[in-house]
Amino acid sequence: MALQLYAHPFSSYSQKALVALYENDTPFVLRSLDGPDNPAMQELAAMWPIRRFPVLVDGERKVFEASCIVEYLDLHHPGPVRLLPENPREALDVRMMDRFFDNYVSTPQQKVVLDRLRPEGQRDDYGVAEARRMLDTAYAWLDAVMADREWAAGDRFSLADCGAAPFLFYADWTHPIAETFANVRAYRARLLARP
Ligand SMILES: N[C@@H](CCC(=O)N[C@@H](CS)C(=O)NCC(=O)O)C(=O)O
Repeated sequence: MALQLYAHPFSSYSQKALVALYENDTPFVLRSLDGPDNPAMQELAAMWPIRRFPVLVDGERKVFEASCIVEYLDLHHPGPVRLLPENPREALDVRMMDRFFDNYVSTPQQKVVLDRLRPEGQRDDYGVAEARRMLDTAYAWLDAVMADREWAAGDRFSLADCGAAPFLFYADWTHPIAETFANVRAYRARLLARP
């Protein structure tokens, strides 16, 4: 039975899993969550009451959380591009960068966007200002890290880049990456140029 990915086309975490699938030309069926009253959304909620996406279905197996989906693909459906190094010490460096992009780029980026979707009067200006400060701090740290790296964890494309691509793609729209962060801007450009 083909792999199925429950995902939304605009969702950055869905795109993180999609990058991993596309990197290895892994065959899968996209269960798009786009559109109102979509039955795929009811199926997702039945599988995963948390209702966050993406979710990967492989036969009886359901895999939640984009990082775990990428790791699952690397273990059970590997292709020529290995997204986690086999050396556990190198794999830890990849996971560390993956956590950085989830927690300190994507989380504050989503905070700013989701705040705009709240009703007037229920917005959280203080939290949004904090999120913007976090993005500035994250950009500055990443700029120093990327000074001598092609990809997030070194010279090989990995799990960490799967998330970095959609997160930096959106983050620059939400909270522009200053020109002074030339290494982050160049890294974002490399990610967007990768087929
Ligand atoms: N920790 C989850 C986060 C997934 C997530 O936040 N997905 C967003 C879309 S990018 C979502 O499901 N949003 C729907 C909602 O918040 O109701 C992961 O790594 O997969």
